[in-house]
Amino acid sequence: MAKTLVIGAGGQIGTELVVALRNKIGSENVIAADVKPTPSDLLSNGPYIQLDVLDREQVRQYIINNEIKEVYLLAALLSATAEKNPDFAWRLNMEGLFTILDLAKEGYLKKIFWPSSIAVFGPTTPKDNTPQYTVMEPSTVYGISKQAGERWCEYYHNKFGVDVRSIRYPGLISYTSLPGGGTTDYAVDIFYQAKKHKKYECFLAENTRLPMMFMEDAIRGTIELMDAPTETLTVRSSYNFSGCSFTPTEIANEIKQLMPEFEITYKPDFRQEIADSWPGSIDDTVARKDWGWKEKYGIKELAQFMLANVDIEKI
Ligand code: AKB
Repeated sequence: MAKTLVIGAGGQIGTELVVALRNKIGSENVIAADVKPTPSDLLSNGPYIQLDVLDREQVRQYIINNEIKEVYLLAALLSATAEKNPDFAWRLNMEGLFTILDLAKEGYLKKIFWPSSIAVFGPTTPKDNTPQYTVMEPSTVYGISKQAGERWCEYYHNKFGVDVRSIRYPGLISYTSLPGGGTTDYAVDIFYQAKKHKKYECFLAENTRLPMMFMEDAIRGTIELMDAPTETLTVRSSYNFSGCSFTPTEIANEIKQLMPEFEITYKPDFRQEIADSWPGSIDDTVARKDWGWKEKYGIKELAQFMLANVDIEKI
């Protein structure tokens, strides 16, 4: 069995992806890698390596010496954190990608997954049902890095035949591991605060509509894209990918149905401007047609699962 490496395995997507991949192809075949020295409990049932994605030689030697054939490159700085540290965000989000794309170009890797985001869109993009192909003028450091990354992925595929696959993730909602540094993080935080304090002060305004998705859907979609036959894939930049779409008020109303005493207040901060530059909903017709994508969770199911499962000891 060819070995798979997940870089950035300690993050919100990485943790659940490693668990799902290990269930699918065996724990010993999925190596979790992160810059942290030791794995979280959830990752401790299989191989783990401390790896700095910015150390090109370390990453190259590990992949070549261990005959890794598939890489999921998840290490990145998200939108809100990236605005505070633009130079580092650009380096982190781009340099690791080139290291991995080059290894695939040289024939060491057979397949790569690299995550993009709805942040590739900007204030001039049509906001509702944003199409796969449209105006893209991202106004955040994170969005610029993701758009540049998409261009490079497509370039390496067209010029060198690199089998790179990508998804434009919306805000991801999960209870297993916490998100860090994103603009959509409120939609996770709200459940912890609801359970702990029965109230939440939201850093986005009440009617800010953003595309969102329950993590189980996101992980399933990612694995389905990676399993899809090459010839069915028509997009080598990154696929639009939609779950559901809601505003802070709408998710608060779902929580209130389950917890009538819950109260939400609004105090928008610098993240409001980022959110205002992003689409409210996404048209993912191409993903549905090319690899059969279909979400399972809507806002109601997502709210029920989150409230039932968030563990307030984690915050
Ligand atoms: C963020 O908010 O930065 C991320 C994203 C939408 O890519 N969750």
